[in-house]
Amino acid sequence: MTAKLTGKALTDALAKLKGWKKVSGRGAIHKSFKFADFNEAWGFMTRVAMAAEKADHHPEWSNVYNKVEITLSTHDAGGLSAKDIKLAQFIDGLA
Ligand code: H2B
Repeated sequence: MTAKLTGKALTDALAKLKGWKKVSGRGAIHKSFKFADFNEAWGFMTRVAMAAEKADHHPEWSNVYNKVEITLSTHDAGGLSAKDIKLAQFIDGLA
């Protein structure tokens, strides 16, 4: 079981991220991404998907043309864990 981040550990972990906002009412973070066109957005999603599958940690997301909305949460933990922070950092490295 993945440990849920709480208290100072959560605050410190979130401070490492840029542009990710806490989702109100649940242990999750969200960020919007915008690309030049669908091709770029889908390429980005493909790279995220491959990393997510490898890590067995998957995003909640949606895509409309050049926009990608991503929410991260660790369902098994019922909130945010180090896995979400790691995936968020990977995603930011791509975008
Ligand atoms: N992704 C996310 N975001 N949270 C999880 O708790 C999770 C997951 N659990 N991907 C994994 C799959 C689990 O269901 C499988 C069985 O390992």
